Amino acid sequence: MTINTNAPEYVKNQKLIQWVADIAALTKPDKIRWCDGSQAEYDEFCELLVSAGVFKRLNPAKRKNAFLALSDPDDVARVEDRTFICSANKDDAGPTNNWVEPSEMRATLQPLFDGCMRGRTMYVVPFSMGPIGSPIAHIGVELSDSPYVAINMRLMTRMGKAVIDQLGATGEFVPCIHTVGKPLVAGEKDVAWPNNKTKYIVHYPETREIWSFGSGYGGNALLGKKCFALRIASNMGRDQGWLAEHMLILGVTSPEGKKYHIAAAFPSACGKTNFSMMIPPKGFEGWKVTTVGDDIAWIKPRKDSVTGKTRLFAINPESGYFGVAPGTNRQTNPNCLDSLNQDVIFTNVGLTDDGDVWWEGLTDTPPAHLIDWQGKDWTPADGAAGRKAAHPNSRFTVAATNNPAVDPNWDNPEGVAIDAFLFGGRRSNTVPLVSEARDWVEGVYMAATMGSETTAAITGQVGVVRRDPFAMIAFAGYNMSDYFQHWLNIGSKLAAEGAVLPKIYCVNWFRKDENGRFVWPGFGENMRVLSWILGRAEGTAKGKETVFGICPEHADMHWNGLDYSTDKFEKAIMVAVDDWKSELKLHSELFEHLGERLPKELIEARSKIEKRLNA
Ligand code: SAT
Ligand code: MN
Repeated sequence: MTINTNAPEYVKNQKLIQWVADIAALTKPDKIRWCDGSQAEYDEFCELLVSAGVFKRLNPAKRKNAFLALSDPDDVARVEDRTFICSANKDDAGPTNNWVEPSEMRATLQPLFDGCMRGRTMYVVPFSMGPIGSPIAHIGVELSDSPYVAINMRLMTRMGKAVIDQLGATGEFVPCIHTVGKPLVAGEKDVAWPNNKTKYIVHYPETREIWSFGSGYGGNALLGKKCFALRIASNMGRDQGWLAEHMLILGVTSPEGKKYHIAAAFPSACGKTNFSMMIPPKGFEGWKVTTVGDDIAWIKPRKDSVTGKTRLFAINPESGYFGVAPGTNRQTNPNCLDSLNQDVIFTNVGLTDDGDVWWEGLTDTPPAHLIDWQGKDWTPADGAAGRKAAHPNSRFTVAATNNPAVDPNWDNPEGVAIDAFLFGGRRSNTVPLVSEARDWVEGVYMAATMGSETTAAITGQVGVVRRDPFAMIAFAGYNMSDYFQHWLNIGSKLAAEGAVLPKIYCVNWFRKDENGRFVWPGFGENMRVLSWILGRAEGTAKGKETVFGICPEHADMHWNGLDYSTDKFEKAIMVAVDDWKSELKLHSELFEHLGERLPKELIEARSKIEKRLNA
């Protein structure tokens, strides 16, 4: 049977048309809708979602053109245990990924996808990760039966006809297939946000395909984000000599007008969005921080046209923010709050009686009554009893252009040259506020051995320390040891070419004292750490050698505007020998877990730390 895909006449790519026909033949949707990415289309889908009961339009006097979606209560976060890297060889997925042999996985998925879109519309969503036509960007096409996915993709990526035009007749794209996994049977009532007990988030790295079944949630369903931009792209980067990283990118401009760019990796829900939109504190008058990206960086080496030296240039492959709502407020992230006044999709936050949204931490005093994220009545008494108004992983989706602090180069196809890499976890002890790697290999060691206490962004237990190398434990789409090797190779290759490589830092905003209180104020005050790092780049800031890199002393930091004693600073910066002896055992456990392919440079780096500890 030949399927009429209804492709508009501007679609010239026969491979794309054929693939859409093939997937339609398998999934059997009622209709096929090619998304052009226009505002009219966005508005139409929002109305559709309102009439289906998935969306509630917020009070336009409070937030213009903004909507609230409440998901199925069991479909609220990434499902790492249902996420698979199906490489031909098990060892290429490595011990940190779930693996199933590709033909076996295809045989499992075939009957699930057969007819899965019956009664629904299949949306064809062409998207560019990165500015359209950028030498760092790549194109994907997502086929999804969820209009919620289509409009989120319009905010999160460059989506629509312009991408089809860029693709032309022969362009390459990463095929992404998504279904909520519940066909709509005639006569049966549609479920607003169907949640399927059966979930599969599947990647075939060799053929660069993504197949996602049974979840409507962000990271499981917006396939441009973690699935393409990290898991598939990390494979592309390894093969092609570039980096796909779980990093925010920010610009920081000094009062003299000198501009630097920082790329920083933190696990999900550890404040990447806050850091990327930071407002410098009192004492930093004239400094400016601007956002290039808040979650993902694609980084390629290229000769700087000014200096002639090779540098690492980064783009944000996304065009919007899918950020965590709880904890966002006027103090923690004013730029973010100002981004959320209009054209926003909120998912799983509370709905106030006057048609606005609320989440834990938005205001000190909660509203007297609201409808919680599960659609139930909620009062502050419920809050006191531990029932949350907003799910801890509730989210907002908003275009980057809404951000008052968006960097003037955020959409520049050339990218921005990175001056420093930061790696940070959520650690209540052991890891100092900031520490500079003595060289590239030590930096890779710091990033590879990063640990973090788990957050609500993934299903499972919250608050236990797990190793999260490069904040990529859930996102490296191939063997983690090979991924470390790729970082080491990039460093040695570029150094041999005389490239200017960024310095590497380990940071930790989350250390606590003996009473369980945070010792570092965080948020805007993190500017003080940035300022030390920039001072190091300029050769003006001093530091002291420790067993774990070079750390500032109290006198090396800029304290104008903050009363922060040497005692307090000592608690934030301390590298204690006993703590580090225990920590190193955990590094060894990780290395054992990672197995044979672990680069020997990292084992040598550990031996050096051990020697210093025993000296
Ligand atoms: O769940 S998402 O991947 O969309 C966001 C995150 O976990 O960082
Ligand atoms: Mn993330």
